[in-house]
Amino acid sequence: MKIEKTIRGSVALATTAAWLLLGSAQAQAHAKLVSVVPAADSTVASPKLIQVHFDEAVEVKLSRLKLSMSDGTAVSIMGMNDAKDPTTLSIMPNAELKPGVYTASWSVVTDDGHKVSGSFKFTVK
Ligand SMILES: [Cu+2]
Repeated sequence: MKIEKTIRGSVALATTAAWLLLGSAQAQAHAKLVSVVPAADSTVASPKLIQVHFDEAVEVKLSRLKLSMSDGTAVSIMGMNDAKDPTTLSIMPNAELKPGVYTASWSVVTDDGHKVSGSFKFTVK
């Protein structure tokens, strides 16, 4: 009996914790960056695809992902967004990237209408 009570108590506690987590997630509901390709600060061969993945859908049409060289020059790219996957922005450089440091900058409008932006660097060997 005592054990059963303890288990019930833990379940109730876990449920409360889940609600609290859910509540705080909803309070700051906009999409967060999950991962990028190529990995931030990595050294890679000229990448075919550059991507940013979010934990939830973003407004793809209002969002941007661009690429620039270390001197700030924009790299010519093609948007490759997959309409079926609104959690990911993808671009493809129009030509092979020369060795150097590149910055990928993203700016997204999340589903709740907020703007979130950031950038990451990678090196092409
Ligand atoms: Cu938000």
